[in-house]
Amino acid sequence: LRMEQDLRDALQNEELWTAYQPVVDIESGEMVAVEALLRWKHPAHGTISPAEFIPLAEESDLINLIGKYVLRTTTREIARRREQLGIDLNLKVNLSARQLDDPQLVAGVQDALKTTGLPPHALTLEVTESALMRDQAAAAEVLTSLRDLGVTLAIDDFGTGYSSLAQLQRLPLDTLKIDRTFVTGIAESRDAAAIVKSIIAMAHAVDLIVVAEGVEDEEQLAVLRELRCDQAQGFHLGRPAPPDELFGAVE
Ligand code: G
Ligand code: G
Ligand code: MN
Ligand code: NA
Repeated sequence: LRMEQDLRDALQNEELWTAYQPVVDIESGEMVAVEALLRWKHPAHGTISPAEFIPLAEESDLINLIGKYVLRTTTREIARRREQLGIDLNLKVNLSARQLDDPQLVAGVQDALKTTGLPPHALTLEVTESALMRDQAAAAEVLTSLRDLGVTLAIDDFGTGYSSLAQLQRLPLDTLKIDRTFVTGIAESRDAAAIVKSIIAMAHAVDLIVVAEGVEDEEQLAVLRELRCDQAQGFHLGRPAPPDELFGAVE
């Protein structure tokens, strides 16, 4: 409970900040998107990973406050960077399962876009496979409302859940992100590469853009290129970093 109160205070005290990790087009090598990854700089405990505090926030309504804060601040940052750099950079923001149940989610997204001037097509919302499979009818409805705003939708951590192609096809998704556990072995193991190959083929068959996560070396990237994967993300291509480090300082 102490940590929950600390987290509520952190929102007020601006202890939360966002790192951005590049997403690269495999063919051109260009950075086409960034994923926003939240960080907590705790005054006493140092940097705390979202893997620790997001699950805690998800136990209560706090996740909706944090989610709203992330949407508001990252759309502002990336709208500004798009102007600074003059490129059509896409912003990827993670949504928790619980945010899909928030009746104010769609209005919150719409408001962030309107306030910051970020074009809707420049925002992708990432939802995990498991979040989508909890209540498929409800998920389909909220995703459709989000899609109607003009934003794009990604299924995150794909392969860790148990969704079928038939279930995915009923959802208005644009992008599929292959979980990094599947990418790890692709340069050494033919079986691992075969699994990734089949995920890519399946996703392309239903017109999804495919992003491989957790790319840690050039050999993995070469395999993904051969398998016609569209985009890649991982420590080999860039670690999550503060915006000034990634984009340069804004004058
Ligand atoms: O960046 P890192 O590996 O520490 O992130 C750990 C987990 O936290 C990942 O699963 C990531 O999706 C999640 N995460 C990071 N930022 C956010 C956020 O703003 N909202 C939500 N819901 N999850 C996030
Ligand atoms: O669950 P999600 O895919 O949103 O989480 C992204 C998480 O993966 C972040 O915590 C980020 O720090 C982490 N990550 C990004 N690239 C790599 C990588 O190449 N290797 C590993 N091990 N983790 C990564
Ligand atoms: Mn993600
Ligand atoms: Na993921």
